[in-house]
Amino acid sequence: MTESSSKTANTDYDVIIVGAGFGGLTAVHRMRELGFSVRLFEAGTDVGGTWYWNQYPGLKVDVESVEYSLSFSYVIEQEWSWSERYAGPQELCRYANFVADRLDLRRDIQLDTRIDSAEFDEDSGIWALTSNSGEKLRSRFVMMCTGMLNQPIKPQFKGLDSFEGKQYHSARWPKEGVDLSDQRVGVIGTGSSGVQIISTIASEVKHLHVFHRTPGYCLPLRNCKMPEEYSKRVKANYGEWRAAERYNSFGGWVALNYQIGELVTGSALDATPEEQQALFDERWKSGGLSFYNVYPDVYTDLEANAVLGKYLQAKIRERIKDPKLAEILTPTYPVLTKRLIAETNYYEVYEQDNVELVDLREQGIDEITPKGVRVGDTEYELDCLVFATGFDAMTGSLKAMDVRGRNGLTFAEHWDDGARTHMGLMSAGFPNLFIINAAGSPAPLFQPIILGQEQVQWVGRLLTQLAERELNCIEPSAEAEDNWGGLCEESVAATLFPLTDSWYLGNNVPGKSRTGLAYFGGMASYRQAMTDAEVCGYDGDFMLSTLPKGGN
Ligand code: N01
Repeated sequence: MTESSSKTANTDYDVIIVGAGFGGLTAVHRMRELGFSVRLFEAGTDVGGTWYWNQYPGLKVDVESVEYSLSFSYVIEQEWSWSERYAGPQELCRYANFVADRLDLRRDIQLDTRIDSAEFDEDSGIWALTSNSGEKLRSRFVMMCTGMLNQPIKPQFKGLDSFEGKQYHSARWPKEGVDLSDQRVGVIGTGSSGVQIISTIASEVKHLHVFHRTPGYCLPLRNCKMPEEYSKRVKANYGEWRAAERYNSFGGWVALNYQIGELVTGSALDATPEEQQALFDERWKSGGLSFYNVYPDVYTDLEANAVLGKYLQAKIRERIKDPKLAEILTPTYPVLTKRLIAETNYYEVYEQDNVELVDLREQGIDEITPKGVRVGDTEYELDCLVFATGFDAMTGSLKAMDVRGRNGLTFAEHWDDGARTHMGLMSAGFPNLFIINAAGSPAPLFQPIILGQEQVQWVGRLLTQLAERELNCIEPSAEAEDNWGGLCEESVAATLFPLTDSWYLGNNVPGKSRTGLAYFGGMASYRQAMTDAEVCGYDGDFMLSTLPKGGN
């Protein structure tokens, strides 16, 4: 780093990173490699990010473990071996710990420390951060690696606090576990979290009521012990495979059917019924979310989408004996416009005598009572209530934090009408603050672990360039944010996603604007936008300066 960089300006660190998930761990390593002084703060007592916080029963990552892993270190890639095709949170946290130890990251990580506030000083161009223990810290740059699905939400049902039993949220499950045997349990929500919880606890609890509103496309995960041959093949081909993920695929993932780098091209409508069937059967057999890699026009064309939709609807119906239940549980919205749900024996659970589905399609939950949940005239008595009701995705973490940019502007204010960012990496009025894997980026579609690394690398190159040019302050213009917001809107309008309510569009949170929430243009065009910004030296869309004026 040069003299103009942050170290000379009375800071504790060049870069402060918030959050010890995979984005944060990558950031510590990269910033250190580039010669910056760095400190990462994590509210949890261990590294692992989303896998530290989400430890509900039955959780398995829905992306293949070999793919859901960091690619920036050859040593890490080669030395770590996954035990299962889809790892659970404990193994994912062990992996995060392995990364932290193997790369000697721990000396720059402070656990059990929540950053409560961050304030930008316009004169010095320095961020002042305060932790929950009152520790005060100053840095030139801040990287918010706080995750896209981190802020849990609970619908504000009437009487919520009157319930006399225990309440849990899927995203804050007690690490020591919960004994649910002999309990009458109610689960609200049947997204990825709810479905995995339901499938796992059904055999354990006395009685399970599933409060069910919208059926999802639930597909068998087909988890298994990691086949050794597959693991070896992946390790030998990681480079080629990662390149395909980054450069060619829409969503940043390609490892499917134990094959590497085979992306489907061409229209579903040009394929013969036999070809469609053969491809879909192969995906079905493979399991997991392999249906993300099918004909690309399933994302953009209703007719093409219906080809896959009908196939999966039939597969779901086949698994449910009771026709009434089959009708309730079979989704009808365009497939893939909400995230696919990876499960194990989910539909079969409804055959158990102790499991009852409460259909909320016509009549929602009226209130939570001291004894349970009331829907219309029926009160369901419960000992325990599980909220698997999701997250304030993409924007929730930063809106909840007291982050103040220029003129005391907070994210809650700046993002009130939508997520205003440039490329999902920075926001106007928040100089030198970088956002990883969240608002304005393609996070919902992409494999977050791939995207986060790309973004961290981009920030690293940017900070290096700033130092070389003897600059120390950068922020995007309001116009650049407008343009990016417009691109986000154009990109989503070209797809089928707006046809369905989902957290992708923010409409799982009452009143939340979807503007600029995410970019739906695909991995290749997102990477191109990042490259274009670099190639022109960040001029145009970004404002660059040296603070304080005239040097430190
Ligand atoms: O949350 P969700 P999630 N009354 O928003 C229901 C990732 N993830 O935590 O669809 C009744 O998907 C709501 O109903 P509806 C993954 O990306 C990954 O399950 O709005 N019900 C829905 O059923 C995933 O997509 C993994 O009609 C209400 C549920 O709550 C994302 O996280 C595991 C309600 C919320 O589903 C979020 O998943 C877990 C109300 N008032 C999560 N309000 C893996 O890798 C909400 N609901 C495996």
